[in-house]
Amino acid sequence: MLKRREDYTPPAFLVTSVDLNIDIHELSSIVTTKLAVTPNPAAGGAGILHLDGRGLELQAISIDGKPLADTDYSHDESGLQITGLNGACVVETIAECHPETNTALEGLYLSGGMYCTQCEPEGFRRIGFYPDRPDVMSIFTVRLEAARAYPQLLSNGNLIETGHCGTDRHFAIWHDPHPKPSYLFAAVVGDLDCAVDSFQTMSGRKVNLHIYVEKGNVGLTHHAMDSLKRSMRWDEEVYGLEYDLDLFQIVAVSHFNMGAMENKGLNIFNSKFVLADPKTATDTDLHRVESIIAHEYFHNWTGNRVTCRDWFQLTLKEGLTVFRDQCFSADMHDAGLQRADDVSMLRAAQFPEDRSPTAHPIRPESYREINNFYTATVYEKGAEVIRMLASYLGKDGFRRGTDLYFERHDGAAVTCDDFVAALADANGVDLSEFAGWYSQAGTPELTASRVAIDENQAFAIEFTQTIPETMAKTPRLPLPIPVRIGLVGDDGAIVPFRLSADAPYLDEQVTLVTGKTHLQPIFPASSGKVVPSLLRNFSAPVILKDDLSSSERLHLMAHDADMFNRWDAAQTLLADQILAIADDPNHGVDETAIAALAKAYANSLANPDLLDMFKSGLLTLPAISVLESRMTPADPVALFHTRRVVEAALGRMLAPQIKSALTDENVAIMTKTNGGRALLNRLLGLAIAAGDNAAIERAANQVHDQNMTLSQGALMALNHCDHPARAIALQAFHDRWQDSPLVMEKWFMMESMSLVSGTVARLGELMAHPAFDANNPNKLRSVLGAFMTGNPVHFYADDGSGFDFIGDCLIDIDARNPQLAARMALPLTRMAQYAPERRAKMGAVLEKIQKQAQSNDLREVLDKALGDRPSPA
Ligand code: B3K
Ligand code: ZN
Repeated sequence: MLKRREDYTPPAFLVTSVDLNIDIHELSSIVTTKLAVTPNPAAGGAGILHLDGRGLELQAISIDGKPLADTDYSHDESGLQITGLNGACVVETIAECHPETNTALEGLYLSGGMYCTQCEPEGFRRIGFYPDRPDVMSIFTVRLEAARAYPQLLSNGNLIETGHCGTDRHFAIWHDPHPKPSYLFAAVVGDLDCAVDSFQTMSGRKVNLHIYVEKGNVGLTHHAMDSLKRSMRWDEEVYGLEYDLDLFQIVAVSHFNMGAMENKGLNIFNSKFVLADPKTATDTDLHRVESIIAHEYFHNWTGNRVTCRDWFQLTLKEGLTVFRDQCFSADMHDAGLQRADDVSMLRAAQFPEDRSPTAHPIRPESYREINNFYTATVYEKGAEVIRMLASYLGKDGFRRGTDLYFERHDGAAVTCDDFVAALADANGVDLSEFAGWYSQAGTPELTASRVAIDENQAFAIEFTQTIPETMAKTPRLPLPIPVRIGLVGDDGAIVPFRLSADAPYLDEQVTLVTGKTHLQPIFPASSGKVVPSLLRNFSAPVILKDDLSSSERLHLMAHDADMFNRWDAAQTLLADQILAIADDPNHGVDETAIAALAKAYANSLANPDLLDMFKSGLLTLPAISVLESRMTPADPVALFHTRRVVEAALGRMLAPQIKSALTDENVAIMTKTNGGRALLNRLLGLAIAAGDNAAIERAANQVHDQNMTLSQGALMALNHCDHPARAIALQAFHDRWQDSPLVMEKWFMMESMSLVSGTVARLGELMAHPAFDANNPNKLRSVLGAFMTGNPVHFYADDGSGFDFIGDCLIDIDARNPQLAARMALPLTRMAQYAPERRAKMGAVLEKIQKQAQSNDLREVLDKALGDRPSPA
């Protein structure tokens, strides 16, 4: 059934408090929900009480202690409808559910011997009967009972009582004083080890911090614990937000559909994002752990204390919380680089989504399965929209806005409009122009061309915006696009400028493009040639098409004061070279252009003011999905090869620099810092692409390093290279880590991404490997997900074998885990950009899957991809 945003109606009843009892047994669990309900005045008096429930066996139902007659309620696959309630009363239901056979990993399920829950967005209804919608917020008291073989009985809030039931069972009662929607409920029952620490809040309260992990893994929690404490401090310092319970718990589980979940006071994490140290995780992994811990922690205020009125408002909490975690990471590390990483991700994942059949605005207008909307658009583009609002208001103005937001809406379920209204009211400004960013899908294209306006060096930039048509068919009105501008002089120095003849001169300014076209005059403070640096720090989520020449871009790459734009200039120059060859196979490498680029790189490498980490980022080539957007029809196989060709050419031309950087002595220094390790790995990659045997040998040795960044970095550098050293290195890595499930995910990923070995036949072997587990999303993602996104040559193979293989896997996965199947199907649905033969093969596979898809999740995605074609009954 299609749900529409415009159809929102408030709930007929509110739940003032709930007593939940979960009694866990080996063959089923019994869940009692006792709800104190009261008619919702906002809904205009009593109506029908709807209790959601899915796949539950109802055993009893009563009102105020009296069993209900069959005629007083109806029960269908969506739940219970109870009529005839006139005022406040207590509704009690008893239901049976089956965590032991739950492979969908939604609701209550068994993972690696422990019971855990995932309720967001609509998983609670698989546990017990309840109005499972975010605008019903209630005070939860939870009693958990299980065999004593499971010592930990955890839930949200504070532990208020524990005790025994006979000789072999026990219970625990938890009370959460903060009203919350059911999606934030969590319970964990298991036999776990616990890392313990504490944090003193800004008002001097002590918060106990517990991280629960599988037995023997406490040693791998230090980084997560430190990250948590840094996040707690940051939220106090930057937003004035303090943690509000005496206990904060994190539990790591091995079977998890996504990264982590912000349940109140009891975050549940994919173990991959908790268990990490430099031996088993790369520097990038450690960074990711830190940012996910921060993200979930920050939800305590942006999501939990103030939550979403309905699921169309998802970006209210997700866009804002991603923005917050990005700012946290920028503060903890290098801001320019963080921005480059975040924008790379946006361009590689969200821009393609906007061009795809599943395009939607950050606040969708309709859905069939809300799980399909936890997307790069809602999250990452949502964060970009918050970033534009934040930079428009300035640091203090944004803080005034968030302060008012929490003051007005603490303990409530609200909308995106409420958020924007708080920002506007706190600053006495009108933000209504920004509303279009919430309701329109598609990545705006902004062209910028310079026009001369007088002889005194003044010029104007003519901006034109185009909002593309998308499959979401949302309006296409011009959007407010803040463009941050700077000028770089001929000598590389900053040239101040003003935007009108009587305005002050400033080093950097923002112009807000609001209409379809916008002419912005620029008056530089000094005469001489200047290069405009536009959209600095990626001030808006748009595709910028400017009129800079290659030599102007090289100039920005060398001198721009905005580090993001230095990096971005290099990205464009690289993409230009890759596309020139991909578009025309006779073109060959433009030796002059690559030599100029190599010279710029040589200068950057020699620049002591640049961080090694930045140099490594500068030398990273744009992703295939980014390159695809500039090629019609896109050919991912050709792009993969030409990307390699350009990488090889660059490696050859930088050979002298790489050689002198990679002496034993230098390498020993580089291995000591994360920036050094990143640069070392990148230089190895370039040298190996260029066929440098000394680099192959160095990488083959480095695979055995005790530091995972070095070990995996060396493997990645070797991974597409058809040389015996590659297979030997991968085998050695396998043998060393075969008993470590998380590290084996890296091995699976490298095997399936390799140009050399990642064939469909090999995927079959990987899936038969003892470390593979077809019910574990991480394992499926590391074999099949990595293949689809990281191995274009085999996935997009002309004979369609890659599509056929994935299609069969998706049908199989859908029967067990619909949410995962729908997400993993997305690359197959992005076929419109490819040539007809390839598109036809992808379409045929989608039709085959459509015939067998069982879930609403997968069907929604397929129906969108296959457009108007009739869907089989
Ligand atoms: N809020 C969860 C995501 C839940 C996804 C459900 N399919 C994690 C997060 O964004 O923090
Ligand atoms: Zn989130």
